[in-house]
Amino acid sequence: MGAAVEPDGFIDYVIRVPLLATRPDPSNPGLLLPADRLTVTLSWLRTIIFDEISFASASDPRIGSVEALELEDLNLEIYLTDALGNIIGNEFDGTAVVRSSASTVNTTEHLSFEVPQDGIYLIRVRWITTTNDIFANQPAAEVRYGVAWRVDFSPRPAVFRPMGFKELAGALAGFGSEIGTDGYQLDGDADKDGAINFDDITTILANWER
Ligand SMILES: [Ca+2]
Ligand SMILES: [Ca+2]
Ligand SMILES: [Ca+2]
Repeated sequence: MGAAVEPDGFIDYVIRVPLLATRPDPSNPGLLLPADRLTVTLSWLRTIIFDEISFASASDPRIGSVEALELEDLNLEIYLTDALGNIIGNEFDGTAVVRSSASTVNTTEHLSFEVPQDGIYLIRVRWITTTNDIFANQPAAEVRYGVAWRVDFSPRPAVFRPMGFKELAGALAGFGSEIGTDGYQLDGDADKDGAINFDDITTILANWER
C-alpha cells in the first residue's frame, strides 16, 4: 500500500489598509511615533464525543463511553503582500513569514506585535495535522475555528518621512488606484490610506527630500 495522502490547507485574510512602522513624529521633532500594533487570536475546539447519556435508571444516569477523540493543530502566520494580496518573498521556504504562532498541543494561537515595516499584512490560518484520533474515526482538516484581529493604529495622517522621485513616480503611475486594484503601490500611497489620489501628491511635495 502507498502512503496515505495528507491533506494540506490554509485560509488567508488580508488586512486591506496599510499598517505603518515607527516613524518621526512631526509634532515632536526628534521623537518617534509608535508602530501600529497587530493582535490576532485563533481558537478552536478539540473533538470529544460520547455515547448518548442514558436515563434508563433515573437514580443513576450514565454518560456513555467515549466514541471519538481528536485534536487538530492549526497555526497562525503573518505575511506582507503586494496590493493584490500576493505574498512578498518565498512563502514555501519559511523566509517570508513575518511572525507566527505555532504551538503543537494547544487549541489557541495568539500574536501581538508592532509591525516591523510599512505594508499590507496578511493573516494565514494553516492546518498542520490531526493528533490524538485514537479511534481513527475523525476526518482531518475540517475543524471549525474562530479568528479575530485588531489593529491599534498609531496617529494618522503623520507619515512624515523624506519623500522624493520614487514616491512621486509611484503616485503618478498608480493615480486613482487603491488596494486590490492594478497599479496600487505602497510608495505612491504617501499618506498610507489605501488609495492613491491628490492627497498623496500633496503629502509627497510637503515631505520632499527633507
Ligand atoms: Ca498549532
Ligand atoms: Ca477533525
Ligand atoms: Ca493615499
